[in-house]
Amino acid sequence: MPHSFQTDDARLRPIHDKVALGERLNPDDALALFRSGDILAVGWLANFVRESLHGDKTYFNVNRHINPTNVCVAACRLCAFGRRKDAAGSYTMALEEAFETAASGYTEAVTEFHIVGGLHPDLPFQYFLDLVSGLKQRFPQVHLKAFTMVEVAYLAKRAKLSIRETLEALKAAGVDSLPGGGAEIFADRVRHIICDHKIDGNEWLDTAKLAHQIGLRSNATMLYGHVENDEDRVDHLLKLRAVQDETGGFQTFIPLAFHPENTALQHLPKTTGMLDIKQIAVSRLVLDNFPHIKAYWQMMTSKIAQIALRFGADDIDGTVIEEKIYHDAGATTPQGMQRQDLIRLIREAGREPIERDTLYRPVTRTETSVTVAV
Ligand code: V47
Repeated sequence: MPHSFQTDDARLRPIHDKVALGERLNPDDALALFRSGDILAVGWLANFVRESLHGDKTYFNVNRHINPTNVCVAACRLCAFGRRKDAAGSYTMALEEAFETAASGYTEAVTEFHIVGGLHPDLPFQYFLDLVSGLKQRFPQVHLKAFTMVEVAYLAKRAKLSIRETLEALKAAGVDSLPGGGAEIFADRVRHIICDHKIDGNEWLDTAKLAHQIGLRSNATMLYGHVENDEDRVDHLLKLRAVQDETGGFQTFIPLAFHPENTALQHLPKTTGMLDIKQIAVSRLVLDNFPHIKAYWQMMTSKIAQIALRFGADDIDGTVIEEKIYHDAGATTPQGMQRQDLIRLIREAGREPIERDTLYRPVTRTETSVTVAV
């Protein structure tokens, strides 16, 4: 480890020594990191781990979001996207409409569709199976990262299937992996306030385990910057780390900053840059068994995401195209970005851009073709 680590925060010294030796951090270490004002020292440690794992490599992909419906029975206080079925602004795509959306508005060949939506009380399970198989048939080269643990659990309940059967049916229809959404904060006290009617934290974790067991990789998220405290965030990270020890099925951790606008919690202030950056750094240090930490530019703004690439993050997400969940909650970032813009952000951070597919295999492009190294 280079000797340039400096801090006046005595609590960070033993953490530095553990990081240098590759030792696992404990809950008190994680709390000390969250409570330290020395963001440069915390960032130095996170960057050390990030560079040990990935050097300068910084991953991005060319993806498109598809949100088939915003109709949702959950009415989470954190959310500005979901609507009751008969409310103004509610929508549900017919299958053909979803296929057209998948194909539309973009010239660069996408390698991933990120598909998530509301918990619709009437759409049959078959709609989702047909959506997935129809997309696979039309876009066989595109990876389908579809349905959060929360959606999977709801589909299982409605179809009267077990979670495993539901996951197996989705996989057979063409789902390739699962996104990380819906995790929010696992602590019951917080979940009761921000997303009372969602599955609880243990159900989210159990669904992730089952997905991993049947060979589907997934991501994991954490929604921060609302009514949670430092202990809740540490608890969330440690629960994810424990599942990852068991299954190894998580690819990327994505901390998501709460956007209060148009939600039932809009009286809360937005997160600050300090917390956004610290959250990335602490995640990198605590989640020692997660290969990747993503600075989701749509959520952090491309400016903070770029800085995060030197504070522990090795991934900046993708071109996204048509983000809805954050924009309904007041995000002012563009709804998508060109591949070249992402490359520029990464290069200007002094990092090496690597286009990846969803499973982190390098993607090579020529004028006429897109190849994924296997
Ligand atoms: O689960 C909803 C969050 C998530 C708000 O897996 C909000 O690669 C902030 O999970 N303010 C969906 N956050 C997004 C998500 C995601 C994004 C990018 C990449 C991946 C991945 C996953 O957005 C929800 C919820 O936690 N969310 N409303 C809000 N007002």
